[in-house]
Amino acid sequence: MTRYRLHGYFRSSATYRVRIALGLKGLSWETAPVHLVRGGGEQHGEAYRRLNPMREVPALELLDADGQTTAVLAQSVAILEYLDEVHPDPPLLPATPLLRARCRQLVEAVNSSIQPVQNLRVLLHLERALGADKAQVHAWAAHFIARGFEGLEPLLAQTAGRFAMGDAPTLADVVLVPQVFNARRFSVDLAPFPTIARVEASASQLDAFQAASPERQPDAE
Ligand SMILES: N[C@@H](CCC(=O)N[C@@H](CS)C(=O)NCC(=O)O)C(=O)O
Repeated sequence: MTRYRLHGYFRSSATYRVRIALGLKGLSWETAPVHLVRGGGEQHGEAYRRLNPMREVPALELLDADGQTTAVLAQSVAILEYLDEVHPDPPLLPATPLLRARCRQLVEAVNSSIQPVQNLRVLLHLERALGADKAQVHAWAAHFIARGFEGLEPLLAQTAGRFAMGDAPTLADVVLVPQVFNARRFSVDLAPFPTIARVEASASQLDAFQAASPERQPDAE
């Protein structure tokens, strides 16, 4: 049986996604904290760069029964899809090609269009290289999250039931809930996005989502 060691940071939304999926699959894992801020960021250290040369979390280490590393995976969506293939019960993608494509469309709206422009290194670059102050950096992140949610809201309204894709949780919920966490961090008003807020509220009632929340992690500050 493969064991999992998740290298991540409590507040990282990409790490949060993987914690939710592991929980939905009923899997246990070991946490290996990577502090993204302390000492300039442990993601830049040599040891972590050997795991993920992209210098970002999460990285999921696969270990055999003797504790030997058999593989290291990065990119949270690749990790989510891997977990869904290896542990198919419960499935986190819908049953038909069209619905799976719609689900991945929602996932990529967050993963490719919204999250990257409010990532830590982008915000630090605005501050350090371009001279933005903290309020301007905060406003930048809030602007791009709200801009993304304006598109996500009508897309989600087409597919949502209790969850993002009907009445069972999928990868779309796994990715949406951490992005809403980020929206709150950057003071985005959720009132114009009632479907996003409703889906987030129902997913957040599930144990796997609650257990994965940043404040419940061993490295939470
Ligand atoms: N596309 C990547 C994004 C990973 C990512 O952006 N991680 C952030 C935390 S959520 C990070 O490690 N940032 C470190 C930095 O910007 O220096 C994934 O889904 O895994």
